[in-house]
Parts: sequence; C-alpha cells; structure tokens
Amino acid sequence: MDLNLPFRIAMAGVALVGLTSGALAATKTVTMHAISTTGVGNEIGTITFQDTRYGLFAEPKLTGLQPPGSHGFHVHENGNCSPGTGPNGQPAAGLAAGGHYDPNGTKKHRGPGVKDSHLGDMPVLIVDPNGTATLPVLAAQLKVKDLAGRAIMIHVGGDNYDDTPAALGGGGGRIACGVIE
Ligand SMILES: [Cu+2]
Repeated sequence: MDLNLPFRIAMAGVALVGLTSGALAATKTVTMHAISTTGVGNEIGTITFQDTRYGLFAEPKLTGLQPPGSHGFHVHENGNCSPGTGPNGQPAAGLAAGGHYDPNGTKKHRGPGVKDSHLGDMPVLIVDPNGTATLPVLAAQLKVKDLAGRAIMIHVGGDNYDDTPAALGGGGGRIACGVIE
C-alpha cells in the first residue's frame, strides 16, 4: 500500500478548504442606489469587490447612470447614503457618507495607489452611452477588509486625481451610493 496516498488526499482537502474560505472572506457585493436631495432611491445594480494580488478589484454591474463618460468613484468614510446639509445650507445628496475615506489623515486627494492621498481614492468609473457601467477597476492600495462600514460613492462629474483646480478631483455632486456592510 502507498502510505503517502492518504496523506496526499488529506493535504488536498486542507488546500481546498483554504482556497474556498479565503475566497469567501475576500469578496463583497454591494447594492447601489440612486441618491438625491430627498433620500436614497431606486436600486441601480451591484458592485462586487475582490482582493487580488494586484489590489482591490471592483466589478460594477450598474444601469441608469448619467451622463456617459468618467465619474468620480471613491470609498467614503460613513456607511450612510442619506442626504445632508451642503455648504450653502441646502440639502445635498449623499452627504451623510462624509468625506473620502482617509484613515491616515492625509487630507489630500491625489488618486488611487498614491502614498500621500486618501486611502478611499478609486480609479474613475466609466459609464457608456446607454448609462451602463461594467468596466472593472483596480485600486492597488485597498483591501476588502478596509471597506466594512463605509460607503462607495459615484459623483456626477469626473476625477482629475488632484485638489486643483477643484477640490476632491472636481467630481461635484453625488449621484449613486452603496452602503458596504
Ligand atoms: Cu467621492
């Protein structure tokens, strides 16, 4: 009898359990909603986050976004997509989510993977001409474990990964949001 065989079978089982539990722990799917000054609206799809050897991989499956083109896309600090009071004293969509997730206190918006920048800065999300977003993005500096209790936010405008000429990449208002559990 081959004494190595039971050992090899046992080790294969350990490897399989390890891979399976690892994959489960390192994936998270978030339901996204349209947001407005009056509250959290319709579901517009999901974003699935996954840890990879290159960083956090985000796969959107979203519809109903406007306008086509690039949109600022960030992890914001609070897991709350409700409106808040804007700097002009008027209600503004998604303000309860707070600012860009910045646990290192950089107070700088320099884009994904840049050392001295908000940890929550993600690559722009691309919306196609019919309002759909399916192109994945990769944020090298983030892991799924960084996301719990935060929000993922989509802005109406793009993101130049700088605080000039406009603060926070210039994306302006918030149009869609998901609470990350
Ligand atoms: Cu943002």
